[in-house]
Amino acid sequence: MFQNLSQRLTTVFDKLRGRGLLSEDDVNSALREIRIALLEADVSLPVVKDFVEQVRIRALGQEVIRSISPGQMVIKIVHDHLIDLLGTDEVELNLATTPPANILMVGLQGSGKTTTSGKIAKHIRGRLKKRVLLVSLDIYRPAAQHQLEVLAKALDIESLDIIPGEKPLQIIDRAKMRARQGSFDVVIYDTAGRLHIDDTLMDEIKAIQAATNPIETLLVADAMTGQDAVRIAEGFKAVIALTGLVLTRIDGDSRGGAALSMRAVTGCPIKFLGVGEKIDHLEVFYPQRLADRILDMGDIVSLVERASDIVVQEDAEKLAKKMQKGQFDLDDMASHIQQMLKMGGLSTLMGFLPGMGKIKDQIADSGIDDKMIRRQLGIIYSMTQQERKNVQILNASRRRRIAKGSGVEVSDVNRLLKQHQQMQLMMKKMGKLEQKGIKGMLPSALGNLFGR
Ligand SMILES: Nc1nc2c(ncn2[C@@H]2O[C@H](COP(=O)(O)OP(=O)(O)O)[C@@H](O)[C@H]2O)c(=O)[nH]1
Ligand SMILES: [Mg+2]
Repeated sequence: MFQNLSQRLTTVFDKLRGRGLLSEDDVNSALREIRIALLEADVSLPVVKDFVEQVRIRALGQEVIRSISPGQMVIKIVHDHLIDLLGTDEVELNLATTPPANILMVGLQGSGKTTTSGKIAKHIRGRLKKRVLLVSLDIYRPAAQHQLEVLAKALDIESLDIIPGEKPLQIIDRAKMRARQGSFDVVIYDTAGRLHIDDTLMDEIKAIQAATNPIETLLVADAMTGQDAVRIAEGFKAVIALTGLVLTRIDGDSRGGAALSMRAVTGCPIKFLGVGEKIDHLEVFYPQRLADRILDMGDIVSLVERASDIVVQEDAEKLAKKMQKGQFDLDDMASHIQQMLKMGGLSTLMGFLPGMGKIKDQIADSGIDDKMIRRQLGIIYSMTQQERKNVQILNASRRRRIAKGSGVEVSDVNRLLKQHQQMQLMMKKMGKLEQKGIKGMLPSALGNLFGR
């Protein structure tokens, strides 16, 4: 479904790929093409505008990493923003409540509610190992309740008996009783299709939501309807609380705009994708995977990630130099600690200091671990900017406040300050000695710094 968009973007990026330096014009013309590609994919205009602007800001403000080309950097930025747009983390179905967890399916007629109810029931039973009861509240189309019953039978999942003439609220009462008796973990309520502008039916769904008190209210929307799907989601959201979205017919030849705009416009996470008519055609929504599918640039993305790691290393080297000059405050100490954590801990940083290699083992033996280092970071972050720049002002009451703020004892704060002081002193001394050509003191001295 994202083929066209994918192709368009690939073409834009192919032009950037091999290039050396990129001018602002290069970036702008690439962004113009990305904009057109997104609009042609039927992504909503405000979303496109915002997307392009964000990428522009980052692309132009980006420090270019030596080992990669600016073009590659832009590709990585677009990829990252695509994930942002789709939602940065996958949002699992929430079933964390006293059983039964009720799931309410809402949406337009024909959007795929009944089919998706069956698919989700199967997903919950298979993957999450829970017992599911299927209930149809669609009393308006004669065949609707039977459609769900047939589906349930085929899946060997229980559905609530059909009693002709019952109203939704009566059915709900019965469903609750059955769920209790049968100790069901999850009840999925399928509902009749409705338009968000149909007041009578929207009042009904409000009453249904109140009566079922669902932990998940999922709007099922047809991705093929493009921007209409997004407008419908907004319309529903204005009337009832939605917890998530299911986009169906992702397998169709729509242009993908709905999938791309949905999250940004509604603020609601996409939880599942319907990718076909068969009962197994349901995918848990992973933003990263979809971004990868759209932007088939995995090689570049990982290349840039590796190169960024190298930058982290270069920063660490700079910091090590600063340390040797003895000119570093608590902010420097904090970024120093962060660098270490980013790079895989204390021992990696030691590797950048001359002669440090030897005492790596000593450090490992002394029981200094990254957890302890993180605690030190916590202490520093509980200080004000002023305090970090100027440790002298840290009197007893300030130290108490900082200890409280970072959940440690005052003695821990004192120890950190002492370490910092020692570090500063020793660094200064070491710098001088190194200038005179005396080496080898720094490592052994540093070894004690993070000690308890
Ligand atoms: N291709 C495709 N068809 C789907 C998908 N989900 C549902 N359908 C089909 O859409 C039609 C309407 O689905 P249904 O569940 O009855 O919609 P409801 O009116 O919202 O309950 C059926 O023919 C389904 O097989 C999907 O993800 N892909
Ligand atoms: Mg239905």
